[in-house]
Amino acid sequence: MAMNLTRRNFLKAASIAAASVPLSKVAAKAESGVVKAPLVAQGSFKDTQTAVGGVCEMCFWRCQLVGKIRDGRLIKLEGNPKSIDNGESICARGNAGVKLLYDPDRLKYPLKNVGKRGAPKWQRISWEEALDTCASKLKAVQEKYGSKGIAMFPHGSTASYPMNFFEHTVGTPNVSEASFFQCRGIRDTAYLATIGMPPGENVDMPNTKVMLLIGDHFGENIHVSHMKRYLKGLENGAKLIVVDPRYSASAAKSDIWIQIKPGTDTAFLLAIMNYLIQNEKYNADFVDEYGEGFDEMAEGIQEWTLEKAAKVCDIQASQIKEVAELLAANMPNVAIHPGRHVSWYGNDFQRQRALACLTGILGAFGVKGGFVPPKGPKGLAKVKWPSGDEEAEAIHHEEDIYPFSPPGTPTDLIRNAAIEGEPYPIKGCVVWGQNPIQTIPNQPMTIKMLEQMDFVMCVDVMPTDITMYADILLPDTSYLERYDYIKTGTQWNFADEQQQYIAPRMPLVAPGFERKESIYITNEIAKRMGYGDKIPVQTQEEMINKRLAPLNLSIESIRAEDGIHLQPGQDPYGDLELDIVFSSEDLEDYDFPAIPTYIPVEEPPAGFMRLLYGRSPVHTFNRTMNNAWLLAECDSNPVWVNDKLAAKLGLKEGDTVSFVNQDGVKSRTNTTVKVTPGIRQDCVYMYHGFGTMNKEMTLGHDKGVDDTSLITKLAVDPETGAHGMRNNFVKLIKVS
Ligand SMILES: Nc1nc2c(c(=O)[nH]1)N[C@H]1C(S)=C(S)[C@@H](COP(=O)(O)OP(=O)(O)OC[C@H]3O[C@@H](n4cnc5c(=O)[nH]c(N)nc54)[C@H](O)[C@@H]3O)O[C@H]1N2
Ligand SMILES: Nc1nc2c(c(=O)[nH]1)N[C@H]1C(S)=C(S)[C@@H](COP(=O)(O)OP(=O)(O)OC[C@H]3O[C@@H](n4cnc5c(=O)[nH]c(N)nc54)[C@H](O)[C@@H]3O)O[C@H]1N2
Ligand code: SF4
Ligand SMILES: [Mo]
Repeated sequence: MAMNLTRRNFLKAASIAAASVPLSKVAAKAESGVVKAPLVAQGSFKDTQTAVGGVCEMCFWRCQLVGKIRDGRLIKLEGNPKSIDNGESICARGNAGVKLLYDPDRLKYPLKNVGKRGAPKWQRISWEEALDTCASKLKAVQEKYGSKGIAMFPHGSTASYPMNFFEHTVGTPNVSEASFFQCRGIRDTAYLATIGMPPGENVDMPNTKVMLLIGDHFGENIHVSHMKRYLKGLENGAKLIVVDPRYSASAAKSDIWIQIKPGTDTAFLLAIMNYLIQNEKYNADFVDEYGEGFDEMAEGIQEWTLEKAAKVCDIQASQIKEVAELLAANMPNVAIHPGRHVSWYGNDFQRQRALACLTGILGAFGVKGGFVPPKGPKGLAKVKWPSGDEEAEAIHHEEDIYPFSPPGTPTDLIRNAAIEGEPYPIKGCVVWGQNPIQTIPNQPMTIKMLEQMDFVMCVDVMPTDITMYADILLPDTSYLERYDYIKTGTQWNFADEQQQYIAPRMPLVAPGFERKESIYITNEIAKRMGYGDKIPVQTQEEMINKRLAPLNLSIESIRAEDGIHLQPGQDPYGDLELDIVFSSEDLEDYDFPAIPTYIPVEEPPAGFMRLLYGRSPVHTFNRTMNNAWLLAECDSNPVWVNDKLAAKLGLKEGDTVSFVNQDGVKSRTNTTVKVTPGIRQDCVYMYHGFGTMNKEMTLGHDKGVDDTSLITKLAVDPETGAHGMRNNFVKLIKVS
């Protein structure tokens, strides 16, 4: 069915799609026929017990865990052998969760800042005082400025309950999730506008013949079951095409590596599509049946000859042809990966549309090896905060901009409003599991925003950059100490005999010190703000049991199943009902290009290189920056510099450098140089998430360079309001 993209419908669809678990009113009955793998009852140590039901959150993939417990202490984490997702595998970060749990620098008690924001002096206070202060300060902001005077920056599973409270019951639209506006929001909305659903990472890599990765750097970006799918595909002989200006871990495994000029991928994709169409090497039957506006697109992209794109992308025309031919020869069993972190250049909605359209002309939807949405368990109940009295439009909707935005408000609009007081003041700030200082581009503006607030509260597990700006800092339980999220999904390998799983997170150990779970914290603040009668649940356990009830499941029943409930699944292939909107009237109505369109990005000024960044395989941004085991693996983020460029700049491998960007902003710390032919001369590259400025992170403090500090310029995506961060340019300054 076609999606009617009026703004309200779009938002509705977007927020439904944004929920991370499939929700349906139809309760799928838990059936017998469940496969039950026996758990390893004992570890190799005497007196070691195995606790089941762990769900990792060292990153947001949420692998299923068991914990080895001795004398009440967690000594080791392993993949839950019953898992049909990650299985017994976990990554380095997953393993190192033990060191987060017992990190001596972790937040232990509620703290009050008796110093300054940014230069805090902490005083330990009681929960009573902390909660009273948070509630009275937020209430005061609400009374003076209205609910929209409160902004919230959430991320992670403990943030969803308070986010729902602030958005829905308190009624502020000023909520900004990093995972949308700085990460994957554009992907989800571009696919929603093209195929009516967000794509997840749902390509059938194990069974594909060709994988096309645009910038995805698997092996550095690590999500265990996703990696398993990717590696299985390679093992099964799939051809790998990697498009990346850098010789990434994926490029190193590729059959074809396209060392593209940064920011030009859409031109590359348009030329592939044009070539396939001109040479009648596309899936015409599929396009006829499911396509909308194909002829308009075909006509509109005719200018994109191989030669023209080759020039724009600074690659060989023959390479584009080779890629197009390989895709055509193997269609429809090709995996065009939708990517994940896609907020790059402010022209990203167009690139994501092009990826969806390319998948369409190859007929690669719902088929083996193509784009295959998993059919996960349905029927979990929703538990939500009820609506409050206030309901304000988000700033961008009032101003009629960014009609294709993901749910929430673009961060820069919240920040600008707070700083300017226009269209209205924003004076209360709740940060819950996000580190806006390192996550959102333009730190000086973020700091300005924080400084003008009447009140800032943070709920975190560690002292990080953002917690330095809190007035009240509250210690959350870690993912190893709490019930919360229900992870659901299907077998990792898209096997014919599909199964589904339901794995609620259960604590592996009891919470230490005075750490409290987010439902307690939220409810206590809610009561004190006068919303006591609206509280939907009292504890995380109650929440999970309520959600599981329609399926006749409970925490106890699933614990008895070794922490994971399995049930028969559905054939993943076929019966995919979608229309592929090649040319979109809805987009045209808003004066955006109806067909995927290449929009050039700013070139580096003379003497500057474009700053690119990505993932360290053993860190998750700043959130692992104080982890002793992970720092032992990697404690800095050397900057990749092309070998010829290095020679011109007089730089050698291992030299120490600092940075200055196009706006004259200097890096606070230094890093070393990695000289390599594996990166273009017009850009440099480093891992994101290093160089934290909080000295309370006694191990991670000042290790490496904070890439975000150099990202002062935003390239805002006009359709979605998301932040492109790769339009910043640096010079290297040799220190030694
Ligand atoms: N320059 C630059 N910016 C980026 C990116 C980039 O590559 N480069 N990547 C973007 C992407 S893809 C993403 S997803 C975002 C991620 O952005 P964030 O979500 O802000 O990233 P983290 O560094 O993980 O910060 C999360 C915060 O949550 C805290 N935390 C960890 N566990 C818990 C918990 O159990 N409870 C609570 N309350 N807090 C917890 C951590 O200590 C940390 O302070 O950043 C985006 N921003
Ligand atoms: N180990 C580990 N794994 C993680 C995370 C983590 O922190 N640590 N974070 C998780 C999260 S939240 C996310 S969103 C994902 C992000 O992982 P991905 O979605 O794979 O992230 P990208 O930003 O696409 O990847 C960065 C790559 O893009 C390349 N690149 C830069 N500019 C361009 C360009 O113009 N064109 C092309 N084609 N390539 C370009 C860079 O050289 C680099 O190799 O990773 C997830 N996995
Ligand atoms: S990929 Fe690694 S860090 Fe992420 S959830 Fe899985 S084990 Fe944890
Ligand atoms: Mo992300």
